[in-house]
Amino acid sequence: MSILLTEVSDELLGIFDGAARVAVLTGAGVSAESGVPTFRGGGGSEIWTWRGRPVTELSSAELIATDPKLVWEWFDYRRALLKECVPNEGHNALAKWERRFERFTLITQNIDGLHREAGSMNILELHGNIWRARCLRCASSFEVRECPLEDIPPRCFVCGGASRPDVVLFGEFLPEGVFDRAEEAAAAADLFFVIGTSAVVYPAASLPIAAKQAGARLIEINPEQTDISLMCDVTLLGNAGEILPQFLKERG
Ligand code: BV8
Ligand code: ZN
Repeated sequence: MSILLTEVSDELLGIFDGAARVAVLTGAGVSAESGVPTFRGGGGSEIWTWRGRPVTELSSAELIATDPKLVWEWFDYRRALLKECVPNEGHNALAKWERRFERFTLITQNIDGLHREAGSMNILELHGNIWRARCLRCASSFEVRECPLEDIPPRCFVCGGASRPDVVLFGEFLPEGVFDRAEEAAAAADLFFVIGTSAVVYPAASLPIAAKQAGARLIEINPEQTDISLMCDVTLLGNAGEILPQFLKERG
């Protein structure tokens, strides 16, 4: 049964200080305090819709096959939302955590790039990055920062071919090797954090389960309990931007 806390206890600080191999899985919630909309606006109910279509349809393999222009317009809309967003204290704390452990792996479902902007280095972007495009002809992946996009689709730097957003859509496999490395980090972890995710999208949601089965302690940070809470050793009920810095506080 998971212990519910609203702030980091001394016992938890002891566990944190004693850990050697740490892995973290983040979701949209870690970017909420930066003004990035989450998919399920909290309360677990409505899924995000745009032009009357749910995100699972807009970000789907089916739609990019039938209407790639609409998919680009959807991501250009998201890019405009993100353009003003900067990392928050949650992102910043995780960047500092990286240097505290023998081994630290940051696994994110977020495509907003805010972890990297906060200075995190060892990041596995499971679902790609909204600021990158991938060529449909030569598969080159390249950064596209202009917002709004001048050309839809943006043209490939290498061969001039048409490109698509370099993100993983529903019904598409994750990038080669990235999930394997995430699974490996989860299985090797002695401490695994699940931060700001409703843990309903697979295969990302299988990582905390794999870590637990491999013997890791599981710590969740979320203002609400989720599908994964029962499996966690501790659930810290609060916002990532307020809870994560507490792990860095001066020791007594
Ligand atoms: C695949 C990029 C093989 C695009 C994304 C097994 C069972 C059931 C279904 C499946 C299954 N296996 C595969 C599926 C299908 C599907 C899936 O999981 N569907 C779900 C909806 C059931 N998975 C796939 O399609 C995956 N591919 O399996 O390929 C295959 C191939 C062919 C045919 C079949 C299978 C690909 C999944 C990746 C899709 N791309 N993103 C884009 O961004 O548009 S997923 C996207 O949604 C995000 O990346 C993320 O993963 C997910 C959203 O979840 P969260 O990030 O957790 O956000 P959410 O809003 O839900 O929750 C936020 C949480 O934060 C809340 O709990 C809230 O309380 C909390 N919070 C709020 N504020 C704060 C906070 N926490 C802390 N601090 C705060 N301040
Ligand atoms: Zn190309």
